[in-house]
Amino acid sequence: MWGFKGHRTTGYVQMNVSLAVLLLIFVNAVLAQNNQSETASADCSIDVLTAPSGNITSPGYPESYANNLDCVWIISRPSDQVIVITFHQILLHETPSCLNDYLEVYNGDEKFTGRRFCGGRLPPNFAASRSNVRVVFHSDDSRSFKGFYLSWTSTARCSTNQYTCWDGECISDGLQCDGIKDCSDGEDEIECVYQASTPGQCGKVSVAPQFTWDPRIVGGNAAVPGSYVWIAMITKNDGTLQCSGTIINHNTILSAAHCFSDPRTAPSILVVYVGRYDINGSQGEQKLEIASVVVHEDYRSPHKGSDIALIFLVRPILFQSTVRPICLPSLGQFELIEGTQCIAVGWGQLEYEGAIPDRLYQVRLPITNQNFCNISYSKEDTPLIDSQLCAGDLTKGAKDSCLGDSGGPLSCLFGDTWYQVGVTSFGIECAIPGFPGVYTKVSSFQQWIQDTVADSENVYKLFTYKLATASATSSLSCYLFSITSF
Ligand SMILES: [Ca+2]
Ligand SMILES: [Ca+2]
Repeated sequence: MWGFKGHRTTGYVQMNVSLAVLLLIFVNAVLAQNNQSETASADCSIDVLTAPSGNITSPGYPESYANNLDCVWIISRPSDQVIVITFHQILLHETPSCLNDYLEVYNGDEKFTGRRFCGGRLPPNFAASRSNVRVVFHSDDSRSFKGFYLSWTSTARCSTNQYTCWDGECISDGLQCDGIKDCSDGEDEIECVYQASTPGQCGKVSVAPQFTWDPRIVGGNAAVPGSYVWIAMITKNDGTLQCSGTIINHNTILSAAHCFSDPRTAPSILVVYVGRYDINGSQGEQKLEIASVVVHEDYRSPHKGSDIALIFLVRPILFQSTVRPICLPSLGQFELIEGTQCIAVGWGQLEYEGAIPDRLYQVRLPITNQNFCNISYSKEDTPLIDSQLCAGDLTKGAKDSCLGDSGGPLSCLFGDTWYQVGVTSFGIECAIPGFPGVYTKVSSFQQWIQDTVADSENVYKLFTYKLATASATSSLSCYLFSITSF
């Protein structure tokens, strides 16, 4: 037990923090110099933790915490180190705005996510941009629960002439965007410009995607405008978000079948926007009327597969630098290697039952082990099939997988070209450990897409709308990013 214990404090502890910190950091730096791992004190006092890694729990964890606690822990590391926080459990009295019992985490002076945590939903893991992280726990005078458990590790920060890979590895700046994968997941080639030689060339971007360093470990953050040129927003006539889709040619949008399985959302009340970034509209966007929607004939419900649909537009899309198609892979063209970092984008919820962002958001998602994912979903009586794939963090949860819209793309960079490998289909809530998001595997439907697009001339004439007849019911509690409810 290496945590230095300050005086017992209640009520006024936060006012005294900054003065106490300086002294405590110094004392602890001496105490913990050779210490590899550290466990925060079990009672409730100011603890300054300086070891490279360790755990913090609510007092008495895993037994219930006491009433009337005000605890502060400060993780302090040298400025050349990055503190990485992982949340393992949180079970606090849940009240609106977390007024009664709560956990707050500060990255330097900035409150992480801007809000308090309570209830049972895990906060997202994160890497701190500051050299100290403050953890604040408060309980009121009634009702206590199990509490919380988090851990931290620290890794070396990259120097100024280096590029930081998403796993914290440092490579030379010159190796970014040189056409060769140098980071283990290849992400040094992701934040790069790939110029199109013709306006309609697929999979090219004139504006590089950018992931600021801090949320890289967490995932989602606002996309740079114009860095996902193939994204399409599907809205109802009244402007409300229905689903996302992707431009695959001059008059076709690829999306998910379940976006169109509710008879109340007939194509006649839907509109497609391309070139949009702000959820309420962007300058230069194109508004496109829908001629027809073809839902895959085998579609019954998302977890049974074939959750794929094509939208044919009345007028062709005008391709420009910010509006272009994405490439589609054919079966067997690319091997989806476990751990490969791919990207999902959308205007969907930032967390399960959470708020919808005002702009297009992006999230990095590693391709997950298909067998492991299948075992997880089989336990829920929804075994996966070959034409589905999983992406997201398998073990840590609270990470990444609640972002985007149904029907939106999971896209991966192969060489110098972006391909859409998945269509966002479903998941269990969002970011639940062991349950990555499930995507319709685009390559399995290459022939169907080709044939349906070839038939589109006839489809145009008929203005037909095929509706999957079976009602979609399932035990799953949340269709990832689904705006329509089943
Ligand atoms: Ca309480
Ligand atoms: Ca490289």
